[in-house]
Parts: sequence; C-alpha cells; structure tokens
Amino acid sequence: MLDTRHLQHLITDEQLQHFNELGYLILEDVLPQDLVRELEVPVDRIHQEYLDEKGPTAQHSNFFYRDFLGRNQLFVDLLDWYKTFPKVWGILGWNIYSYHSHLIVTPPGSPAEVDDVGLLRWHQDSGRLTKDMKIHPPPRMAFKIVYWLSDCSEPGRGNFYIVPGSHLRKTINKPTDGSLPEGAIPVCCKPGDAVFFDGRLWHCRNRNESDITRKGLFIGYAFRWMQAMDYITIPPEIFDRCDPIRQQLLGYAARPGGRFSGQDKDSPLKVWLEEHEVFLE
Ligand SMILES: O=C(O)CCC(=O)C(=O)O
Repeated sequence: MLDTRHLQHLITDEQLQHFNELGYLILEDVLPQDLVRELEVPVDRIHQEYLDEKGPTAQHSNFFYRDFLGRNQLFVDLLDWYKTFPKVWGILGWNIYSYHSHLIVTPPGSPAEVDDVGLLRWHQDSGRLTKDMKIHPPPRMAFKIVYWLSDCSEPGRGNFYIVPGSHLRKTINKPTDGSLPEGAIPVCCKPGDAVFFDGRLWHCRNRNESDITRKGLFIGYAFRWMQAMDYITIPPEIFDRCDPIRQQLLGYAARPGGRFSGQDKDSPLKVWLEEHEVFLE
C-alpha cells in the first residue's frame, strides 16, 4: 500500500542520471534484515519443492523460478515497496505494471550461465524486444529490480555481472578465452540491497565458487500496454486483498483500453500521485 513514506524516497536527479547513463542503480539496505529472513522462508520452500522433484543431482544447479509473486503475500508486498517503488514511477511514469517476475537460487557449485557454445551468456532482457524495435538505441521499455536475500558482496558468489553503459549498445564483445568483456563488473551486494537494471543492459550470471547459496528476487516493470512475459497467476485470496494500485501493478485494468487511455478511472496510481502533488507526464 502506498503511504506518505513513499514520498520520502522519490528518485533523485543524481540517481536518475546514473540509471539513464549507466543502465543500473544500486540501492543499499532497502529491505530490513528481519524481512529478508522472512522472505527466505517461502523462497527456500519453493526451492525445496524443486529439489524434491528433481532429486539430489539438482543440488548444485541454478534454480530459476518464474512468476513467483503469487506464491506468497510477502512477495506481492514488494511490488510497491516504499524505498524502491517511488523510483520505479520516477523512471517509467505511472502507466506501469509488473510484466515479469522470477526468483533465482544459486547454490554453491552452480556453474556460470553459458550459451550454446559454452561462453558466458551475456544477454539483454525480454527476448526479441530490442531487435524488433529496429531503431538504435531502442527506447527503454522495461527494467527489473533484484532484491538480494543473500550476501553476494564479494565476487565468486554466483554474482550478477553487468557491463555498465551497455544498455545503449546493440552488442558487446564477448571474449572466447574465458575473460570478461571490457568494462564488465560483478555486482556486489549485501542482503537487503536492491539493484535496478535496464532491460537493455548486457548482463549474465557467473559461477558460485563460495559456500553461500545466492538468493535473489527479480521483479520486472513495464508499460501497461506491453504484453506480460508470464501468466501472472495471483490467487484470488491475494488479489482481492490488494488495493487498486497493487491490482494495477498485477496487470488488472477495468477495461482493455484502460491500459492505453490514461484516464483517471483506469489509472489508480496516477490518481494517488496527483492527490499527493506528484505530476508526471
Ligand atoms: O542470475 C543472474 O544473476 C542473472 C539474471 C538474469 O540474467 C536476468 O534476470 O535476466
């Protein structure tokens, strides 16, 4: 639920400039440690279901689980988290929803994510999106926030790697000798930190050589007129408890045209912002 705390965490000019120019933004300590521990409980449960199904051979496999929001109320609560969500509307505006979500568990011993020929799988998000645009650079259509639940403050912990500034590049050089592309860095974060990254930013996951299981919750935001990447399966008992803004963020519109029209009756986030004197185009 939105309240006046959100208004204390609007995106700053510096943060917006950083995100626009480099394609990512790290925010430290956005989740309190007790919430991090609470969030780990359903994550571990979902991961255990996978291990039970796959057996012991999956113990060292990276686990990618799509459309996790509906699995627990605590996950839905992150959609409009007061320390991060104001920056979401500060980047994309108010005609937004969560088009995609996934959680990742990367146990010790997980190999790096690689492509068909065994090289690190550097990629941009959302499949065909940047190619289909046919203009360069394509506009920003979507981005993700990853909330870290584990300590990946040092390299070697299955870190998320990025090439800062590469969101404006059609491609990057991908070395074939096992080295990193020029400018690539590991994103090092503590539990409770969040990373915003532009869908166009080139990124990948490296191997986990540590004894710490990496856990991250990824929530994607896009314009409401963009098709969802997931089915977005929210159980009615969770959906019905959501206020209209959360329902918007979960993809609800009273009528299909409401995702395009921008009228107040279709846009609860816009109405709330204007009531609180935040006017966005
Ligand atoms: O596991 C990671 O750090 C990489 C995540 C990723 O590639 C993605 O969210 O598209």
